[in-house]
Amino acid sequence: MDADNGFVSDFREAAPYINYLRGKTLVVGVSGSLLEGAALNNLAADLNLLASLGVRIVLVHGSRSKINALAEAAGAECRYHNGRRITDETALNFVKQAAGMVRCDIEAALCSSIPAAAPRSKPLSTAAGNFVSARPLGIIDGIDMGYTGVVRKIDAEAVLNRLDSGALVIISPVGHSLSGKTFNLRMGDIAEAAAVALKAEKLVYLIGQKGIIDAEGRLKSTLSAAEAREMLDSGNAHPEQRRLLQYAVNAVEKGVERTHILNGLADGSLIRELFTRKGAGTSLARDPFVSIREARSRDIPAIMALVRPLEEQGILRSRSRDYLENHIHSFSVLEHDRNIYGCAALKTFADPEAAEIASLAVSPQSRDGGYGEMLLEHLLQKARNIGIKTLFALSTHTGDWFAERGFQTASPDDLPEERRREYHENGRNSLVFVYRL
Ligand code: 1C4
Repeated sequence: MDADNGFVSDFREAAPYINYLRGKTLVVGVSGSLLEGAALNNLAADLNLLASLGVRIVLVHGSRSKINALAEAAGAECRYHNGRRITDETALNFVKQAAGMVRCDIEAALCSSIPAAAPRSKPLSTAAGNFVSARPLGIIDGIDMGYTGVVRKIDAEAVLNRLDSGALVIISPVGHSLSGKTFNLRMGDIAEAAAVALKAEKLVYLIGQKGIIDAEGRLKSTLSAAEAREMLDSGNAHPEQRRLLQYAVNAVEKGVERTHILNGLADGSLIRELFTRKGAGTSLARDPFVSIREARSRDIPAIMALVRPLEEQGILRSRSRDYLENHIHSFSVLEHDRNIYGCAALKTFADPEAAEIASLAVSPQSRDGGYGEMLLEHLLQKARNIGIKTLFALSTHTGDWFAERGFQTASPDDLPEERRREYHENGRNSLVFVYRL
């Protein structure tokens, strides 16, 4: 594939995601340590790009590293309990200063990284304000946590108003109480609460690691809420990521469509995660990512796009659109991100104990990822459920694939009578395989 074709196929792959995200709300939580230098400028460029595509963005920033730098410069000691800063009056001053400084840096970076041919001549407008109310964390294990707080409420209406006016909303990790005090909050906590309150489509955490890694350091590129809970319960989550994983699961269980956890230091990771099927880090959804379901009439164009090229190559038998319409109930489709990447049919015969696997196809760019195996498993289960004892597969090119999955070679004479007749008429001379259930 030459470079140009690579661009064309990448652009085509991105198009459904661009359409899907237009007008949707994205909450992006960014660790404070990523908000300087090249990482900040790259992020600002990507946020400008997303905004120009119609994505509504709420940016929640951290400021821990800036608070530490300010404390260090002043020779003040940082005190922690259970991983949380103990915020006394002195620390609170650093918290307020750091929040303002980081917000200023973000606003400046957003001004300087407007896409060259942006339709607007002025920078994307930003909005900040008292969107987060807080309450004190209190006294933990006998230790007064001072002005360290927890999120009480997000003023969703105020944030939505700013988004409706076209602004990118910036939320700093502080909140105010009804008694007029300011509290030091966690970025992750606010981002989760904001995504839930705003009914955001997506919550993205940009961190310093490549995504969610398990105890052995392996990246988990997709996780369902159940799998993430299992990681937390079994102690298989990386100790430093437990809290983050907890935020991510909470958000999807409370209605956010998906949480993504990405490396904010890798240039373009946000764009890759949002606009490619492969993604760039960890994507977490309430339900499993890939599902296989019964096909419906409206899936016919997608099924035809999968099978037509294979029919032209003689790998699959040709079936007309009328045939598909009349037999759609026998087809199953494999879906990921609302797109169809595979299909297969279970063809039944007059003999109630025999069936055939037909029209099995996985889209070329998705092969070798186990989708074919999943479709096969699905059909085996479907066959078992309706009392099939003998399952056939006929193939001109894929015999080994079935043989490696427990199918035995068989003779055309073993086929049910109507299929045997058809076999001899169509002259394809396909190999016959059988699986006894
Ligand atoms: N032979 C042997 N191994 C193969 C293979 C092949 N043709 N194609 C892939 N593999 C291996 C891969 O190398 C990989 O091996 P590895 O790396 O794990 O060691 C493994 O299989 C991948 O397995 P997977 O579960 O990830 O499988 P997918 O790639 O997701 O899907 C398909 C496997 C075969 C479905 C996919 O490659 C594909 O769509 N191929 C083109 C279409 C095709 O060959 N479909 C099978 C049709 S047989 C026809 C009909 O129209 O009804 C014809 C009937 C007739 O009369 O002739 C069928 C059933 O539909 N019949």
